[in-house]
Amino acid sequence: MKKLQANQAVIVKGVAGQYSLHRYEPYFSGIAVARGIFRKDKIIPLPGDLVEYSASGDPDIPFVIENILPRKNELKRPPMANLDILLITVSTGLPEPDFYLIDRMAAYANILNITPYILLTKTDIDDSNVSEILDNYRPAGFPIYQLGFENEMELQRLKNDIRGEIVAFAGQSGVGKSTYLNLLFGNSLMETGELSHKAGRGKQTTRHIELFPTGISYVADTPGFQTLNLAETEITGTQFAAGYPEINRLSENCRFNNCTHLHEPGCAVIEAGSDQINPKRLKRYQFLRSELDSFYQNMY
Ligand SMILES: Nc1nc2c(ncn2[C@@H]2O[C@H](COP(=O)(O)OP(=O)(O)OP(=O)(O)O)[C@@H](O)[C@H]2O)c(=O)[nH]1
Ligand SMILES: [Mg+2]
Ligand SMILES: [Zn+2]
Repeated sequence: MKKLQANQAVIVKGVAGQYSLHRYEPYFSGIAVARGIFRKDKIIPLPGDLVEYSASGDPDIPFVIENILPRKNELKRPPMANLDILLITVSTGLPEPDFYLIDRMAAYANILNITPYILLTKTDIDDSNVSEILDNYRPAGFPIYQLGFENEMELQRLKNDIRGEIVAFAGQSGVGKSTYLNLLFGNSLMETGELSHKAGRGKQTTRHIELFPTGISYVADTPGFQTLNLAETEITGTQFAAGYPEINRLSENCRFNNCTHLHEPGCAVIEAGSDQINPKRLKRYQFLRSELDSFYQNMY
């Protein structure tokens, strides 16, 4: 995240046209409305936006958003901007990992210039899927954290690696997103009264996105990534392939420039060894790619 100046802040929440602004250094927190010009231009300020603000003169809503700084990225669902890191949370036990979901989320993140981290949870009670997950995602080069209730070192490593970034948890229900949000930031969440009771609840009841200022980062709990329909995001087959770091690397040696890595002769991805791309992950890529390509073909 960029360093903010004295008239700049992050939108951490937006409800009914009122925006909560926050800045760590120098500390600032306040409620703002957006300038009318945004509505006219159909620009909707989003959580994660870096904005410039000024005083409004209205004691109820003391600030006005004057300007939105250029966005690094923009997500439609969940609606948020400038996400730096997606914490793809996967349980090693129950619920069983959904590898297709992990693949789709990781590719989507990469395409939007968001770094995917893989968070393995519940390693303290069940490690049956750990090696399978490592085999699948190590060749991709994704940072992987093995978290369990007795693994304080890994938690500290993760905390350190998200410092200063805008971060969102994603993953199936019950994998531990809220649990680890609390474990990572327990102390600082407790300091902010409004946040503590909310983060303590197991289920999120509201649908809007909220970024929690955790003292070192901005973190969203469960931003509606439980499912992710690639066709809905309007990502093309070629873009999708580019969301796989190991395919990107290997495809330089494919015979054809526009290789889909589905069936072509001389495809370096298909011919690669299992240490370069996991064979099961490649199979899933081929399934998802075919599905996506035929979705677009059937549209016309
Ligand atoms: N033993 C153990 N239990 C865990 C771990 N992580 C989460 N749990 C438990 O798993 C259950 C579900 O955790 P939550 O944090 O509520 O899961 P969630 O991902 O937020 O789920 P949704 O809000 O429904 O999307 C809780 O009972 C947690 O205590 C872990 O690393 N080890
Ligand atoms: Mg939760
Ligand atoms: Zn190829």
